[in-house]
Order: sequence, then C-alpha cells, then structure tokens
Amino acid sequence: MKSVLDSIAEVAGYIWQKGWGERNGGNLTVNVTEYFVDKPTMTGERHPLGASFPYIANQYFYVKGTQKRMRDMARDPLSNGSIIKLSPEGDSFSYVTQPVAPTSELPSHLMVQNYLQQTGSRYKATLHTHPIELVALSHHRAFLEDAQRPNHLTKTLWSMIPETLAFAPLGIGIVPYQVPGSVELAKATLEKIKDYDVVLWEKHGVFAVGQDIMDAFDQVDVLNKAARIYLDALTYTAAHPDSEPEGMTDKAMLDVQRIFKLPTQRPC
Ligand code: 2HA
Ligand code: ZN
Repeated sequence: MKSVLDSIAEVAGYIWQKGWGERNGGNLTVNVTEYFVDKPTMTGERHPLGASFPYIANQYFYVKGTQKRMRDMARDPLSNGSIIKLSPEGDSFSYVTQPVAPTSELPSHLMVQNYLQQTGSRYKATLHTHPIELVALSHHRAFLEDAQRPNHLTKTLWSMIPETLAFAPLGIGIVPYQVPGSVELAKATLEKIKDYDVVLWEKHGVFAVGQDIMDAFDQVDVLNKAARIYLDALTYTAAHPDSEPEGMTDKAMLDVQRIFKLPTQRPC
C-alpha cells in the first residue's frame, strides 16, 4: 500500500509541475482492494453515493478529496484524499482513513471503476487532469466532430512521432462538453472509455484509465506531448502559411502498428 501512495504522490507532483493541476483541478482514484482484506472502517457511518455500483461493492479505493490541490497531495496523499470502502450494496461508502470528502468527479470515477471490475480488467486507476495542449485542441471543431472525420484527433497525434502510437495505441476518444461533476459527463465518459484508455472532455480536460496511476499518467503525457509538437509545428505555419505540418504517412504508421504488434483493444 505504501508504494501505491508513493506513486499517487509522485503523479500528483508531476501534474502540478506540468501545469495540468491549477488550484484543485483534477482528481484520481485507485482500486486498492488487494491491500485491504476485511479492514474495519473508521466509524461505520455510511455516505450515500446516489447510485449503485454493484461490481465494486465491498471494494476499497483511494480517492482524491474535493477542493484539494494536486501539489498538496504530492506531499501528503492521506490528508488530501482518503481510502473509502463501498457498502455491500455498492450504493454508499465509509471512510477507512481520516475522512476527506471525495472529489466532485466521483460519478465518473466510480462508474468507470465499476465497469473495469465488471469486465474483469486488471486496470486499477482512473485519472482526470487538465493537460494544456490537449484542452487547447478541444477548442477546434475539426477535432471534435468524430462523425465527419473519424478519429481525426487520434490520427493527428499518432502522426507526430512514432512513440505516440506505440505508447497510446488505442488513441483518444472525444466526449462532448458536459457540466463538470455531472452524471451526464460520467455516462458519456463510460461509453467512450470502453474503446479508449484516454478520453478528451471537450473544453475541460482528459479522463484516463491505467493498470496503475503511473500508467494512466504516462498515456496522457504521451498524447499531450504529441499535441504540443503539433501546436509548435503550427507556429511555423503561422509565419509560412504554405507550409502545413506533414505528420507521418499512413504507411509509416501502419508499419509501426505491424512491427510493434500494437493492440487495437484494451488488454484484459
Ligand atoms: O477537481 O477538475 O473537473 C476539480 C475538477 C473538476
Ligand atoms: Zn476538471
């Protein structure tokens, strides 16, 4: 458990350093059930969740606290978040550590954690953050209209450097704008996360899943790096309008997919 808390603190520090976690921006959960066999809760008091999550009933999660800062979590994860246990019905929770009220994005995190357990996934971590360059691209209609240009954002990002495709092989899904913290946002996130490890919340941030919190962070970092390269290449276009960023060719990308035998679906 200590190593999980250490990596949560490490990731929270990276998010702050990268400028992806202004004030209380961003949040995360990690399923830590494997470390807590029958651990008693602090008081037994039950806090209703407003919905039922049957596949994570009786399970334990580290959850970032609402209004808490990533930069403070980096120093002290258990004062800026807490470990909670879900009730046997999966519709309320009790605190296992010092009570810190959970993040406003709890609906998205628990809905996705519930889905991961339902499908027998070994993915344990969910991460929401505000990566600057990816959010900037989410202000451009061309990247949001999946129906007209399917996966246009994914293809643009993959074509920047081979590593993007290699380390974010499922690409990035698009979730149209919804109110932060809403059940609508959670439902739209759940639908997209079935196909992608990282989804872009239009004009807000990203939501990612990973085997552990470092894995979720790395995938966001890889995709955001590609967005940064794309935007940097466009600054040259601003001065030389006849020169667009080329991007790797479709053939070059297919070669990467084939040579590295990249998955096209989330591994179990
Ligand atoms: O934690 O980022 O989306 C604050 C947020 C809500
Ligand atoms: Zn947010």
